[in-house]
Amino acid sequence: MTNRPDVLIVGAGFAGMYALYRYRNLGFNVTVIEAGSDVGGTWFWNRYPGARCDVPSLEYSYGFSKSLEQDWDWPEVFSAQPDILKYANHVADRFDLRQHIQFNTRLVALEYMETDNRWRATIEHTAESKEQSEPAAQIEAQFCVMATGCLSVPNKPVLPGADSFTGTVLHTGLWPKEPVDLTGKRVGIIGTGSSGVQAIPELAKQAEHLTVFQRTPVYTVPANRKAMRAAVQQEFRDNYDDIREMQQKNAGGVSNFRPVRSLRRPRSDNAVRQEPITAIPSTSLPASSLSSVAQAPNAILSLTPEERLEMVTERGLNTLLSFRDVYNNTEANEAANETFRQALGNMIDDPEVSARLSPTTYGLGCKRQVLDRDYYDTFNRDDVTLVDVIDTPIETITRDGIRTNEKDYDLDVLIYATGFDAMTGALLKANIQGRDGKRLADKWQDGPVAYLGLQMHGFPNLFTITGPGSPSVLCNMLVAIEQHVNWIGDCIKYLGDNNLESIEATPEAEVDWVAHVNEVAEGTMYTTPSCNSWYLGSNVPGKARIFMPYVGGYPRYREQCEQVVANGYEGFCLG
Ligand code: NA7
Repeated sequence: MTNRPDVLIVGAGFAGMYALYRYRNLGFNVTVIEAGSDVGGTWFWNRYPGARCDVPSLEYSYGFSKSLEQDWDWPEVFSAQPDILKYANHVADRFDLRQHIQFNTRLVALEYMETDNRWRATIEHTAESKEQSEPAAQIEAQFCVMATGCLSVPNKPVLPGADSFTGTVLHTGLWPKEPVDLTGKRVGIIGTGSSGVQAIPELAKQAEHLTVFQRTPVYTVPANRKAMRAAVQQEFRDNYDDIREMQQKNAGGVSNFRPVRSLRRPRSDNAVRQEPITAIPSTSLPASSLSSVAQAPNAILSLTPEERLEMVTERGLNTLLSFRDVYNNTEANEAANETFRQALGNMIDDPEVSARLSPTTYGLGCKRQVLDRDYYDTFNRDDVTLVDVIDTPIETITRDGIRTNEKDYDLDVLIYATGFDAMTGALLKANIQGRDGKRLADKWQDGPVAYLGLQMHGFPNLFTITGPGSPSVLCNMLVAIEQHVNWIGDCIKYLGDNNLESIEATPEAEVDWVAHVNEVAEGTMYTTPSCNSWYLGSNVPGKARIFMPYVGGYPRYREQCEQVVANGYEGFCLG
């Protein structure tokens, strides 16, 4: 049986859901396929304890529906995974989206059929879908929109002996739907990126003993932990028109709107104090859930080492992120790194543990800023052990746990918090074959080549939402998603209105765009030689090292997309 919609959307996370809503409203017949059993994408799969968003919820929410904006209550300023998933479910119900979504349906291959100008998707149904009645085995659509997410393919290192472990194995990015009871369990976790840092304090509370296997120490700062106050939420609601406009003008797609009317305690001199709810140092976007960004001088180098440490001791580690020179001057960066390490020395009881937790091989600003709740305090607990796998490498996984070159660690549960094959993983996994049988995997062998992160030469009518070369993960994802979905929707409509059937990036336009993406990333902390991050693909063995997101800022990018349209879809071939 073959289903033939106008538009096939792959993925029912926030991108796929909005794309479905929008394209259906434009009059297209739309089908969405989703491997999971429900909507939510990232927030469906990442259910590990402590999972939380690092952008404030009043901004990390859809802007397309004014009534939705006015109705939805967020319990916290920075929501936890269950609340974000509830929101996704609410949106699916409210706009009656599920009727067009085939859940438990995985894309196995996607092939362009030139004679029909259609994309043929071969799909497979996961175990949970068996009860569905005769789902289509193939879908053929004129347009295909990959809404597959930037962080959706878990990266799981191949460790010797991994299959021999007899305990429970989990990955933070594929956490089970059913609750996992860790009471009385000896738990091991590999990885100390955002996921590990969020999970570790929660796992320590639940487990009998937690052993953390760390390869690279992280720079993490305290997250904002505020509950949502009704008055603040109302003030946002009253100002949403302005807020959405401000998002469009901000490099990271956040408005940084400061409530004024709902301030709890105005100062006695009646001066207006702005509450730092969404404070984001523009240089460390999108690390927006800082507990506070205290006023600090612009340059860390204007302070003595003693003054720096005193400031951080008084105001917290996140103060270091507010110095502008930290992100564009290597001497200032190292001054901040050194202050960070010194501060850790004062926070961690055991000097050896403190030394192991101190990053030395790279600087602040290289990776996405990590935010935590009680991460460092957790290492002062007697029931938490930190193992440095650079000093004492993992030799093998055994039946009973992990063996390093120093000792055996017996475990009941082994958790991989080892991240994702970011930005390109899901697109390459889809076995995409374009014109003349050209495989996307071959085209992208040396790194992704795409025009505006939206489209690729050789792959007509195939679009990527928040694809490599667009601001994507350096922007508030909801803002980036809405802009891409709207652009693609307008484009498809334009083709129909003008009796055109296809659109395809020219080879020159995509090569020029990739050069521009690299050019703007050059000289930033993201691309210093000492920096290894998933932005660069360097977390996945064998992956080409290339900076994938667009760092030139969301407004500049958006204007470029608008200009391309104003110039008659410049850089694209229409036919
Ligand atoms: P990250 O940030 O890629 O972190 C993965 C962690 O796993 C990191 O500490 C890695 O160490 C570690 N890792 C990966 N492979 C290994 C092996 N083979 N041995 C030991 N340790 C390993 O992923 P997250 O899921 O935490 O966060 C991804 C994004 O999701 C985050 O930035 C937010 O945007 C949400 P390494 O640093 O590579 O030495």
